[in-house]
Amino acid sequence: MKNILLFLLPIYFFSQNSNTPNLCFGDGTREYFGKLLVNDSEETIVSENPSHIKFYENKNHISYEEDKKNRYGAPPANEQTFQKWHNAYEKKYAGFTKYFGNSFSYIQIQTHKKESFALAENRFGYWLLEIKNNNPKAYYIGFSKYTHLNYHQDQPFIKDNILSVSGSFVRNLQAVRYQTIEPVKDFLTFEVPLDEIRKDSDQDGYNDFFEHLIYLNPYSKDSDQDGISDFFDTNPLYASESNKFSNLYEQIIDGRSENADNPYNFDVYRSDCEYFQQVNSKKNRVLILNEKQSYQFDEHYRRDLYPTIYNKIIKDPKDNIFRIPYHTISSGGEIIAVYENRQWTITEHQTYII
Ligand SMILES: [Ca+2]
Ligand SMILES: [Ca+2]
Ligand SMILES: [Ca+2]
Repeated sequence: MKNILLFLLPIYFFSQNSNTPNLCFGDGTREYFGKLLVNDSEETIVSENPSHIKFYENKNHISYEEDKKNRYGAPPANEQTFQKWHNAYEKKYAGFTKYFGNSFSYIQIQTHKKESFALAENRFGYWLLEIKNNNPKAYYIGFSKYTHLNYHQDQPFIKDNILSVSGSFVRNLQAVRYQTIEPVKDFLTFEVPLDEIRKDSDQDGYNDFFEHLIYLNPYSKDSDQDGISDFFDTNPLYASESNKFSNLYEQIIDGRSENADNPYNFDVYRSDCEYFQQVNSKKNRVLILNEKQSYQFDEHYRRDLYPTIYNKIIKDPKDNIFRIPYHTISSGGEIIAVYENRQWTITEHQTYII
């Protein structure tokens, strides 16, 4: 049985009017719904483990709580010990940051003669990084959102072409802002064959597990058929078009972050509006999920992927003024967009902070 724990985040959205197929404009009718965060049972959590990942118990590992305590060096944690830990961390992973910049935070490293591996994570989850003959590769491993890998790995994590890591199954009791994680099953070894992790069927630079995660086509180098390969496409799910409203959205989202050069990080948005989906993002990598995909993300992936939502555009009685309510993981408000002389002028009014 699932117990309903709390309301995750109140979200305003506009009611769908079935007579109007256009998914970009609304009349401003507001509806209110709370999203439920459920307290998943151990059984559910264990069954969510993907089939390519084996796990078994090993009491030699440390527990989730023990691992958490030691994350930033041995206690007591203070500024001095943290600085020491940080300096050692930077030195240890310099060979990886040289190639990957700040795309990842690192968990552990293993070096052979001409090959180095690192276990790393970013907002999408856990990755295996590999540098061989100065050629860097990053592979998404595809753990469930209930998996925590220990920062303290007691064994070499690559052995006989198998990734073998220690960790726990955990559940997240609170999702937004302040995460409260509790262990559900400790002392686990997880094993994944390297061949499966490395599999990049279309050879576009993203492994199959990552393409599945972000709704790209693992069998096509160019999922949206716009001539730009997935790995280099700043909006890989949709071909871009330039028109009045796609230009508006471009102006709204461009510059929110500058991650166009980072193929492993995306700003995630939820929108069914085709003008939004057509944006040609210049400064950011964007992943625009439709509503269905976005809910799947919520269900199956990590909570901090909560997308930024721009609601339907409200036309003001004045012809050239448009309003767009928005909601991010931490705040919300309204964009006021004025169209004059073929130019958009945008002002953002933040009305709440979570
Ligand atoms: Ca690929
Ligand atoms: Ca692809
Ligand atoms: Ca493309």
